[in-house]
Amino acid sequence: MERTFLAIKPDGVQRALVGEIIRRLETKGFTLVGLKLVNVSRELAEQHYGVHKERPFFPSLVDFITSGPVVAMVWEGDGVIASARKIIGATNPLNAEPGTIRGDFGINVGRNLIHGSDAPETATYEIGLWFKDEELVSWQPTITPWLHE
Ligand code: IDP
Repeated sequence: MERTFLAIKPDGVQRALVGEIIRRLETKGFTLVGLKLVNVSRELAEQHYGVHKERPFFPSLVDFITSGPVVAMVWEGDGVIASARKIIGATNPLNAEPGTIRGDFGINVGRNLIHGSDAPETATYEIGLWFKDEELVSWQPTITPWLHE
């Protein structure tokens, strides 16, 4: 079963959107298999955003992601990587469609509320970076027959 890494950034936590964001993924039908509140170290932030190291916004991105608690999550389900990206919306909240998390709650690319892995390889990398194996819980929701033929 496919898994993805999602993180509610410090702005999402400060703006009391944790419940709203989790609700959107839960009611879609995806399964939460990992969840924790994290004070992100600079080392973890730099590893997580390593691909953007040379970008001008990298220092402020690292400052921001380490500025307050982050809700780190792993979600499971068929097609969850691409579907979660759609639920999240475009990187710049001003371009994100209404109905998406960023489209409904954000106005600035540096305060876009949530991270979601963009591909299977990055999902595997990010899950391994943020979670130990024993922190992930494999379980079978009883509603499964009502979500799948
Ligand atoms: P994504 O989060 O939608 O996958 P990426 O292009 O991977 O977007 O960028 C990672 C994060 O870097 C974004 O979510 C955003 O917080 C930040 N970011 C991207 N582009 C800019 C920018 O032009 N200015 C400031 N921050 C940016």
